[in-house]
Amino acid sequence: MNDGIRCMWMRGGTSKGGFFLAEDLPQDTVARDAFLLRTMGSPDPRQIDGMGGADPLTSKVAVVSKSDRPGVDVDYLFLQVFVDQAIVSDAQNCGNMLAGVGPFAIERGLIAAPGEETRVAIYMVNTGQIAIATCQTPGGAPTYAGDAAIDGVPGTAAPIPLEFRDTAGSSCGALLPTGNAVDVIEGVACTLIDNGMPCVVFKAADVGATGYEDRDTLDADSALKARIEAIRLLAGPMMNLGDVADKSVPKMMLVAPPAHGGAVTVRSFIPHRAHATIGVLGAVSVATACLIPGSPAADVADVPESQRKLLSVEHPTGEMSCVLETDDSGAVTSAALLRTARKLMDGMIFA
Ligand code: NQM
Repeated sequence: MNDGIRCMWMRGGTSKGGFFLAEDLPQDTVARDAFLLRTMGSPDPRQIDGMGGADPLTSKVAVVSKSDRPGVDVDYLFLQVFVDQAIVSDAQNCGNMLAGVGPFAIERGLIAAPGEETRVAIYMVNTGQIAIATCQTPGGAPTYAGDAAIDGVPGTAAPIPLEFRDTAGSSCGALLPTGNAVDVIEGVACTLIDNGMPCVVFKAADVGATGYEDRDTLDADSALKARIEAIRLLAGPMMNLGDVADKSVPKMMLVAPPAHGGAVTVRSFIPHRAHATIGVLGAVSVATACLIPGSPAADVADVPESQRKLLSVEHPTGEMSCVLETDDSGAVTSAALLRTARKLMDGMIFA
């Protein structure tokens, strides 16, 4: 790859990574993954020989192409490049990197942006579902400047509302892949749930945590991490995910009562490092768990009565507001969240 490959580096939500046109990458998956490992500098805990930020949240890739699906503008494949293992995984989606997909597609000319705002329909290849991103495009080009603030990112930027429909069972085949609101694993009551992201949701108190720890405290607690990993390895096959030893799903969600007037407090492991905030689809899945009667999340959560529910999910550095629409049976039919994105660099990657 001495000639380099065209790439835009972007922050999407509280994540950061490389955005590529599918046509620019090697078409052979083995060659593509080798290139992406070299791009990030993996495997190496410091990723010193690459662009990765030595953190799963900054070692991410979006592969984008024009879609030929009816009513869809672009296809988005998310790839997680592991930091300290030579693994590139498509086993999960990423709702944070998703925030950069609309602006990137417009920048690369995949879609036109004739109005002040451009609605981009994005097919999420990892899970076979569609998200709608609304991008600010004054004068026909994306703008990244604006007044929207999201916790975990300093300053403000242009708002990019994201809307998800039909995310239930995205990777596990059903919202509750075991059919149960509660499964007891290693003595801990868990909800195994997938509303866009496979998650295991349990009370922080049941694994000896409070749920209010900061990221560094959680990351330093190797006994807690070993206990959580033991639960995860058993939960994976129960969620139709097979052996998850080398996969970044399911995510592990420790819940506790809200501390700042929100709906619920969450500390998440993704799956081996604690998250600095919370994943987008991870938050949607936890918020959905809060609505399931008898679940550990429902037990600690404070949920509004209305059919359209605003749930503020508290995380280590603030909160993420999820708007859930429910039907008459109380089932979640759509979820919406606010994200922002920023173009950081456009150029060639040599790997
Ligand atoms: O859940 C991290 C992130 C994510 C994923 C992770 C995400 C989502 O915060 O949709 O955004 O859970 O690995 O970028």
